[in-house]
Amino acid sequence: MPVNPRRVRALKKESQAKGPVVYWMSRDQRVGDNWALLYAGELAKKYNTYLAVAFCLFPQFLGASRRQYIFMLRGLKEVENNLKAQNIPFFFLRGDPVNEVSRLLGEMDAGALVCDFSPIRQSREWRSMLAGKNEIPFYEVDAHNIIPCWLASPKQEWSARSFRPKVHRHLYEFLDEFPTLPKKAQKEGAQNYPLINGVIEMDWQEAERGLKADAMPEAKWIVPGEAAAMKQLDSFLELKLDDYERDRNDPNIDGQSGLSPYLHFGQISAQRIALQVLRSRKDADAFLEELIVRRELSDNYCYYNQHYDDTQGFPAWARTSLGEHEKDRREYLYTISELEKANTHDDLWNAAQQEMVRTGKMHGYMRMYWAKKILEWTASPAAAQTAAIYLNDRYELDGRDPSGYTGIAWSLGGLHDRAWKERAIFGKVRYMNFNGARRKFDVQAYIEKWVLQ
Ligand code: FAD
Ligand code: FO1
Repeated sequence: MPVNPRRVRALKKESQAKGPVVYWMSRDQRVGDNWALLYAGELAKKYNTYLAVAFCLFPQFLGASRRQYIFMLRGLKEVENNLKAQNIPFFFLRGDPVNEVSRLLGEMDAGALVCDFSPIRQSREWRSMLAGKNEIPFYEVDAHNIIPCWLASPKQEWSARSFRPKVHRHLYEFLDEFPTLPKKAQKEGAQNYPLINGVIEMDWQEAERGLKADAMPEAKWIVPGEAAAMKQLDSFLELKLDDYERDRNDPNIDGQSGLSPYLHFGQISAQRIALQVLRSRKDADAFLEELIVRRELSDNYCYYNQHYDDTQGFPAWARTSLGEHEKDRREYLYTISELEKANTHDDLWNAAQQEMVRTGKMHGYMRMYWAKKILEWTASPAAAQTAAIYLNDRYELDGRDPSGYTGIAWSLGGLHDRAWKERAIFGKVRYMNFNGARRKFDVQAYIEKWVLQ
């Protein structure tokens, strides 16, 4: 079956030129189950040319540290191998993607360019500049969402409740099985194709040594890459999916899937996860709600609201209510540096911060508590949002992601939520406290694990 053309949109309409089709891989860093790669392969077959893949390493990206770059590079090494096995040349570029990808297209005399989709501001700017700079057809394929973001809804959705029926309506069309990559799209002898500037063997160790990102210990508990992601999925299906609904909110139990780092770097497809989940269990509503509705709602928010990372993005009722409480007295006020060092009076919060700093993945339940306390302990909602985004993007493996900006706006600014009983500082934004957490799980055990050890 060909790729559903509704997953694709033209960023530049030109008639197809003669040269190869290049897929600029960015958000979806995998060879399997990748709609953008499949579409590029289809184009190459149609125009009787070959397919090549390019990745451009940005010197920095939204505060990412060495921890995330290492995770990404090790996944890309597997991408290179998997492409090689299919005779698809892989170009590893470094620097500004607009210049570097354009240069490659020129050097190769490329016939068309394909990219994946991201609602993040920088990614959109690069795509639009690339379209302006190159006179070849340029297509964008949403390889991250099951339902292409621009089709799932034509506007910003106000809640999961308003978005859910739209998702369900589209799933019938888009939750389909992946085809295989067309054979003809592959270049004979591509193993010997120069990566760039005549280099044939990519030196991944050199790439790691050359990273400019801030130092930060690697996340040793998680193995990067497509194969490890599939293994993690299999183990989740076998051992945890049945009890997901019960266990996911207990930070002392490893009851979540652990898939978010892989999803963030596109090392696994959400569509593959959904297909496997549905194959393994009839009723997996709680998990599919998070994986599909909540995750794709985050892309919807960032795509349609340019203020996704500032307080203007909060709904009007929350902005007004938070504004009325901005001058409320704060019992505790912490600087970003004190927060970063987990140096607060609240050991539960310190434990969550430590979990994130040490592992690069804070438990999902604690993320809400963590962000809401930052609102309580900083001078204003804007200061809280700045601190939360800085910490989330710097430490989390899955940070710098629409789900992060959305989760933070949900916690601090009532996004996708309703008004609650009014109280100090929070106004009508939903409140969370230590006693609430204590009713849900063994708070002391969590503190002992992350603070007292
Ligand atoms: P599971 O519970 O196994 O869920 C499976 C998948 O569903 C996740 O990988 C994720 O893709 C999706 N999902 C689950 N919960 C949510 C949610 N609330 N919103 C959107 N998608 C969801 N998620 C990120 O991917 N990156 C972030 O930077 C991020 N920051 C957050 C910050 C705050 C303040 C909050 C409240 C939430 C944040 N989340 C973020 C959402 C959620 O907490 C994580 O996706 C989840 O904890 C990841 O662990 P998991 O893959 O084991 O989750
Ligand atoms: N994508 C790239 O194409 N090149 C990069 O160098 C790069 C670095 C990077 C670092 C951290 C991170 O979290 C993501 C990174 N991405 C990179 C992926 C990508 O651009 C983003 O995941 C999406 O745009 C977010 O939606």
